[in-house]
Amino acid sequence: MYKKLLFGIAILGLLSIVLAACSIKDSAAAPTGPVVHMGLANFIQNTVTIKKGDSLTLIDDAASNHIIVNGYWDGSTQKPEKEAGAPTVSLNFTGNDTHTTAPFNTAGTFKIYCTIHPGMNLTITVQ
Ligand SMILES: [Cu+2]
Repeated sequence: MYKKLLFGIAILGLLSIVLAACSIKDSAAAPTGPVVHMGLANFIQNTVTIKKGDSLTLIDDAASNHIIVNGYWDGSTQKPEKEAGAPTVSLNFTGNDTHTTAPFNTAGTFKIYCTIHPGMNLTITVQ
């Protein structure tokens, strides 16, 4: 009788530990703000609209390096530049990883690009 009760309590304890571990993992894996994915040599979308105060999470879905900074590609020429009100973006991806920018606190249009892959531009509209 007591053995059955103890066994039941032990199972309940184990279950709650497993469930707690799962919920912690889920909350860490899912960014709450806007997200843009990256492939081998491109942003999956060229533009994204976010709200003032949002940070932008970039997810590298490929086994590919990306170095993402302020500015843009003009043809095959890099144009590093930071618009007034833009946060400094300098993110190093080594493949299948995720990084988040500082918040965009000013409304406007901002550009970031990858220094490795010509034409890999992303325009961020903050409203
Ligand atoms: Cu890249």
